Amino acid sequence: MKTSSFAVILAFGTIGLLSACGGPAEPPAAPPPPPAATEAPPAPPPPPPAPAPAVEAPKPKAEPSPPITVTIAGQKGSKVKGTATLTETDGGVKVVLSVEGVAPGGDHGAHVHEKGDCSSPDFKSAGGHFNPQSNDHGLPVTAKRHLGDLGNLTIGKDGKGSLEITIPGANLKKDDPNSFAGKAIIVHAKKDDGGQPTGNAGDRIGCGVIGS
Ligand SMILES: [Cu+2]
Repeated sequence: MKTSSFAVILAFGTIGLLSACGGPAEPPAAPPPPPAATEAPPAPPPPPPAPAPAVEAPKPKAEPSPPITVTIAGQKGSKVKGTATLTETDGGVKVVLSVEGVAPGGDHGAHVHEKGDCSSPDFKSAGGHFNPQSNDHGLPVTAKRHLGDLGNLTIGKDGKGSLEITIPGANLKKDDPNSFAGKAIIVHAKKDDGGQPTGNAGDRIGCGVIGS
């Protein structure tokens, strides 16, 4: 009897314990059903091959402005006349100036002046030297000078002379601050000695508008 009593006590004790704990734990939830077998979507196409490293395309070079031919005329009653051809180059504007009908011998200053106006009898209507950088006047041996400083023409015994010079920094573009287009070429009565402010070159014996 002793053993049976112990079993009864044990049984009741277990029941009491289970009641106190709220009953046995719920069984774990069933695992979710496996997804329905569906056909796998087609693999995306492989990405295109990476482009080759970009090679910088050379910048298209601005088209040079067309050359300008200038007719130089002398003052009323003078035999002075001439031609200038201005060409835009990589190094600036190349000016080829030829005159004739000038008193034989001697040098004559030539400049680009700031106004394309040869209408006054003394050509003063062409204004002063074209000098957009506000430099001092100078001969071509001086790099820093008026942009319009072309140097001197030497006139031969036949009354003809010419000069050829390329002016760095100048161009023939429309409305550019360093453009010779719309200005004037002046040939002077005397040599440009490089003195200030404009070379002491005297009267204006020839004038031509650049670009008209
Ligand atoms: Cu001048």
